[in-house]
Amino acid sequence: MTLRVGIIGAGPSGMAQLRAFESARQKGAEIPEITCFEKQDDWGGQWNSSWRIGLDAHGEPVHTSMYRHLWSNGPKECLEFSDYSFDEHFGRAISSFPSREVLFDYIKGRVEKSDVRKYVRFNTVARHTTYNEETQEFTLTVEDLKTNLTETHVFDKLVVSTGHFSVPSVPEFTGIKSFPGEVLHAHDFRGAERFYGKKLLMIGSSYSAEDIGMQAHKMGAASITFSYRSTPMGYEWPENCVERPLATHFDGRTAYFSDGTHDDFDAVVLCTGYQHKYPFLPSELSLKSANVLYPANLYKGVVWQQNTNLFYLGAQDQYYTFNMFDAQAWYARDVMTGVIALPSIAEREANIQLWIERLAALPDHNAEADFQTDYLRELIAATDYPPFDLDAVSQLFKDWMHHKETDILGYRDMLHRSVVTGTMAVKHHTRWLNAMDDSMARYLNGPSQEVDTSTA
Ligand code: FAD
Ligand code: NA7
Repeated sequence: MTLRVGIIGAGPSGMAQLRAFESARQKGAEIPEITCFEKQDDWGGQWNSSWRIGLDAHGEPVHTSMYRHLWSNGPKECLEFSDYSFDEHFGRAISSFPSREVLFDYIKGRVEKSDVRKYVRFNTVARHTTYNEETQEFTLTVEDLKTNLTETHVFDKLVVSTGHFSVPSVPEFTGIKSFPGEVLHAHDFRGAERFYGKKLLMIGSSYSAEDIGMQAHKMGAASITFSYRSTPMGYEWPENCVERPLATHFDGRTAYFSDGTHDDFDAVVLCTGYQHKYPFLPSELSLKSANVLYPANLYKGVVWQQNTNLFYLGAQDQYYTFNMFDAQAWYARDVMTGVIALPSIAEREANIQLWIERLAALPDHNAEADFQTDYLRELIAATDYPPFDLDAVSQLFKDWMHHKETDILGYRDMLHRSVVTGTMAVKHHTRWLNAMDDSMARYLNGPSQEVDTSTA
């Protein structure tokens, strides 16, 4: 009987899994029967942005955490697919830090060229999973959100690619419920325009705090205070920004910090990260992890230890993104189809522990980039995913981090070279700080398109 593969989620990871099978099919392999379930009406995951917050039109939690004016926060050269370059997609060189819509177009471009959309059931949410040890089959219950009808599907292999930056972690702070201004989590942030002239408090010291803070600066916030739990970000911030240790409590619109200082604020943005949440899985199959570079219990970061018919893609914290999801999807594909034989559970556990020990000893962000590079190296070596110069990408990450240290408002104006095509990025027509239109049309065609010639 043909192998039956279920994929939950058609974001970049799920799309990578579809592409991995398609690539094998194009090379003459027989591929399994594939069904992918996606609760939204389009693929792209986080990149398929929405103005909505809270619940979507079907009453499901809104998935995306992305927002207006979101520009790539790392060089596009670090995430480029090695089998589908930016040059191939856009037909010319572009800048290193495109806006969301541009990257969304790029990831769609690759799968649209192959006939894989037919595998995806859109507007269909995974609700419940059981696994039968005897038959070694998963029974997945899904709901068609348009008809509200539930159905069950039986699979031999199940791929979980639902992402882990969608369900917010929201800590409690004494007095915050009486804060008279706006309090929101980064997941519900959709644009910083309304923070013009406001005093903002950002809690958290990672990507979301940094980017939403700089968005607010760009849109004219009066001041931005970053409150960190462990370590300050330490960038050379614009003059209206300051870092404080953790907020201890609130009294009215005043926030008090653990260094004894306090200040008044108009709005609070909780940039306190996200939870791994898989409500459609029983607890014994559900990954429990913080946002780390090597979650426990996944061999090669992909294969569930106690049930090797279950796969997770994109479950780790991410330096690499699209190309890492590819490397994982190619690996998962080859395990599913028996091209790769897995070692014993004890050997797998020993391998996982090696990575986790190495992770615990990493001294800095540069070492983290090398760590994830080595992880990709191992995965790519195991499959026919087109190899690329991983050391060069690791260096790109280091250059990028250095640029951020020297110019947090200007790093997106820097140029990097593709390791896939050798193409050097071109300078964008507008500096990031001045770019107030993030549409793909403006990105590709430049400010000259704005000129109204109708009266000329
Ligand atoms: P997701 O993109 O989260 O996709 C998961 C998919 O699963 C979604 O389509 C969702 O609808 C679907 N799904 C979820 N639950 C169910 C269910 N029960 N049933 C059916 N379908 C379901 N990466 C970069 O490379 N560059 C960036 O600049 C960048 N910026 C980011 C900014 C923000 C604010 C966030 C949150 C992330 C950012 N990322 C960035 C990382 C981003 O998460 C990855 O690029 C990528 O989207 C992860 O892909 P994924 O497929 O693993 O998960
Ligand atoms: P991250 O990278 O997981 O960071 C979460 C941040 O939130 C981090 O600084 C945490 O501090 C902080 N945090 C978590 N819990 C608390 C509490 N209780 N109090 C104070 N601070 C807390 O999430 P991001 O949203 O920044 O980034 C996720 C993705 O979105 C990423 O891929 C980006 O590309 C966009 P810690 O350092 O752990 O002390």
